Amino acid sequence: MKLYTAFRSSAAFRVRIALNLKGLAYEPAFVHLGRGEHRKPEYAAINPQALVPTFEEEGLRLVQSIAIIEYLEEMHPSTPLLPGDAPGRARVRSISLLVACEIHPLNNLRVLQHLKRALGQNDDQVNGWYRHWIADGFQKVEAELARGATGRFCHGDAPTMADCCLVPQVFNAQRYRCDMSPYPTAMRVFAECMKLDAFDRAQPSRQPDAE
Ligand SMILES: N[C@@H](CCC(=O)N[C@@H](CS)C(=O)NCC(=O)O)C(=O)O
Repeated sequence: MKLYTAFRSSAAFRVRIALNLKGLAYEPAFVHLGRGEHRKPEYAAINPQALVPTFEEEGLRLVQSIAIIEYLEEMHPSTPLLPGDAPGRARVRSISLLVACEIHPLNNLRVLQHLKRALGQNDDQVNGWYRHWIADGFQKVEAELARGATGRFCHGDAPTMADCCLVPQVFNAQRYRCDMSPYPTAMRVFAECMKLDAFDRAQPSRQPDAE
């Protein structure tokens, strides 16, 4: 298994956590987002979406972190990342997509670069944008976690795909010094996750390409 990854990529971070939780070894291939390597023709040939991560296994190539995690779940069902019941699976997918579709895209590298380069926003304005959408998104995450089957983790007492999505988004928010105090349930779950080696080993500062 090979994972095209970047230490700060939260989408790649989701997949790194899932691989670690499932005990699957992988070979990392580093893509430098800051230098725009993901937009170079060599990488476009691998992932025409010009996004990290890309997953490879025996001639198969997959993009989009949620699809990759779902694939890993189907191929390696031991240490499940989705619950055994359909309503539970729907809840875990819903929390995962809340992070992956509602929060993350608004604060992605190309969006922030567009705000700066094309729309002429300064650092304070870009940081304000970032924090606005983190606050908007995490209010929703907190409301979801404050009801339903939240346990030690986002859903029950074992980590799921929802935790794989939540933790990297908290790292991003902390990097931009967002106030996370209004989200006590999310931060309690985050702290629980970070006690686990699978999450700790996947974090940006522990990656070989960390700067
Ligand atoms: N929805 C995609 C998002 C992938 C994505 O946006 N990756 C970021 C890094 S976290 C990236 O490659 N950004 C490059 C850019 O915005 O130009 C997924 O879940 O895999």
